[in-house]
Amino acid sequence: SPMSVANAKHTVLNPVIPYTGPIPGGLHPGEIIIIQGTVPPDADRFQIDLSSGCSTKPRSDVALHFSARFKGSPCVVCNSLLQENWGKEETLHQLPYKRGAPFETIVLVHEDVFKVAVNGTHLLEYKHKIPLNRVDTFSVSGKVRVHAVGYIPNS
Ligand code: 9QG
Repeated sequence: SPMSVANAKHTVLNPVIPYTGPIPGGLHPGEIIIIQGTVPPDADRFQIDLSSGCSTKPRSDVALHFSARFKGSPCVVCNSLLQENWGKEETLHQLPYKRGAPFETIVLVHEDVFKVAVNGTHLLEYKHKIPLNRVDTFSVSGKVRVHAVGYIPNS
């Protein structure tokens, strides 16, 4: 991809995991979030979440929960959390991450969907369940190391 963290307007370096922080200016169509990291050798799962606020009690709505799972049959599960309830899981029975390996994940924001690419290859689309204008918080948790998170604005 021609977009790299070098293009980012805001960058978060080596955040302590679990990490939660604001998405600068909120999320708009055309914007991109880049996550560069490494999967530890013992990873069972990690997740990237785009949420509406950062409340833990009650738990904030999650617009995109992107869960990479290494145990059993490897997969990526996407879902949304609305009023503390998970919706219907959208599971891709494919996992482009490898334990012990570095990765780059890109979330592209479109009007109707998020598109996620890993290591330069499109992986999945996820239709919005929560209006984009409510999404303002980025989190990463689970067994993962993150080297950089970059936010690339749309203009
Ligand atoms: O397991 O699945 C996604 O549908 C749940 C997990 C939950 C999500 C959810 O327990 O775990 O992945 O944020 C969470 O609670 C994550 C870490 C049916």
